[in-house]
Amino acid sequence: MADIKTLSEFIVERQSDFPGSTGDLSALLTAIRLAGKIVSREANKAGLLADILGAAGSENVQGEAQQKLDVYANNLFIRMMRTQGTVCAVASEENDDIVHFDNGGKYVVAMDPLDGSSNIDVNVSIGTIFSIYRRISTGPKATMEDFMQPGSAQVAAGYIVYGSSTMLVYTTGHGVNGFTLDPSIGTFCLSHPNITTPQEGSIYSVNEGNYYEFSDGVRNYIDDCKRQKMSARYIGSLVADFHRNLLKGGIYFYPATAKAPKGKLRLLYEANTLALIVEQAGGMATDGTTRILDLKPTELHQRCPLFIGSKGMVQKAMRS
Ligand code: AHM
Ligand code: MG
Repeated sequence: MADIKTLSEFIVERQSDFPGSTGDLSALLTAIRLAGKIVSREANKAGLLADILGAAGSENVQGEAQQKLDVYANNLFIRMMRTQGTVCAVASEENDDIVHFDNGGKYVVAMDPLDGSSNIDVNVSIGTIFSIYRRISTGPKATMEDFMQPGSAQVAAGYIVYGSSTMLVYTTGHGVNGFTLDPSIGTFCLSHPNITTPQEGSIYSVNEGNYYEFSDGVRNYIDDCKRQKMSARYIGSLVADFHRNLLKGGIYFYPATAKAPKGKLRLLYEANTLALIVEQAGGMATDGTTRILDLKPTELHQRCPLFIGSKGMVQKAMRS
């Protein structure tokens, strides 16, 4: 029988990648792992439970507050990180402002607790995206400065995809590894060691409903994908689309549109996170002209166009 390595064993083993490590990052990843397992459990029974599908803010017959899964996931990840103690502040897609823990923790986290949430109610893959940064401010509280670091400063980045199985994929800047949740034992096991993405692929993922809103260059690139007889695959959950293309080779893009001149996706907890992962796997991520990881954020919920995936395809899209 092949050796089985659990995520917790792997995290401890990799602590030596960081000489002088205190174990704080390992503990933080452990908290994220646990929250991911709980969200996975809830996502799996979402169709059975009205409180997961109900509108946030409403009450069920017992008079309990009903929560949507994205609100549930947000509260859960924040609670886990607050309890864990090495994170002093979180920026979440679900919160307008920074959430402070006032605990002197040395990390800050940017996250989208439940990405692709429009897919929850229809039983389609969704995900969690997280980026971990070292805090750089020195006052009693974290500041905007801590979150305005370029993506290249990420200490770790990862996502959890709640799909036909639940997988956690992450990097600390030393390659990318993927772990599949074995629900029978409740443990993430290393299933995809040292993920590398193909340099070329044959899948393009874009919401073509926006075709007439894209620039001529983007339209030319899409036309070229069709001429090349590439496969169009678009789930509408960034994590799921990205994950498939990472493993199989392909490009995901969400360009600027006439309506959304900065694109739709968020720099801090969508583009940056996946950009670090894709680069660590040998791929590429740009906003059309600039490497995503070099962009200097100016706002917490900043949007940016995103072209991400196999290097050859992203380069070609940039030339179009
Ligand atoms: P969300 O964070 O509110 O879920 O929005 C992000 C999602 C991505 O997961 C997905 O790739 C994209 O929005 C889909 O947008 P569209 O429906 O415009 O194609
Ligand atoms: Mg999102």
